[in-house]
Amino acid sequence: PRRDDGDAVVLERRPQKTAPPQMYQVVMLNDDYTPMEFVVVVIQEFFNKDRESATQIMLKIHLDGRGVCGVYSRDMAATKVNQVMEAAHQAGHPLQCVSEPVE
Ligand code: NFA
Repeated sequence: PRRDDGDAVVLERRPQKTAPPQMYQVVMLNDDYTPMEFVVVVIQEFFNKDRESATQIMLKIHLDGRGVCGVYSRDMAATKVNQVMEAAHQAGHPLQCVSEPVE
């Protein structure tokens, strides 16, 4: 900070040049075998949704073929995908989940 001719404090700043980090959406895909209840529980558990929103997201996936469960940094999105895939595999369900850049 420096003072110019008056008393006002002038705050100088370099031009902003770093864009905000790219965000990634975690998209869950429909299949014919994974039980609806399992999908609802997984969405509640890993995406911190209440039962009502989790149910809405599940139905959207069921009807449209896919649905966004959450939007995260690249690392966190990859972690969510791994958690879902691991839980589905453990339970013997073919549920699939991917992450993709937003926009
Ligand atoms: N389509 C599945 C069924 O009818 C339910 C489902 C919803 C699966 C969302 C995967 C994702 N049992």
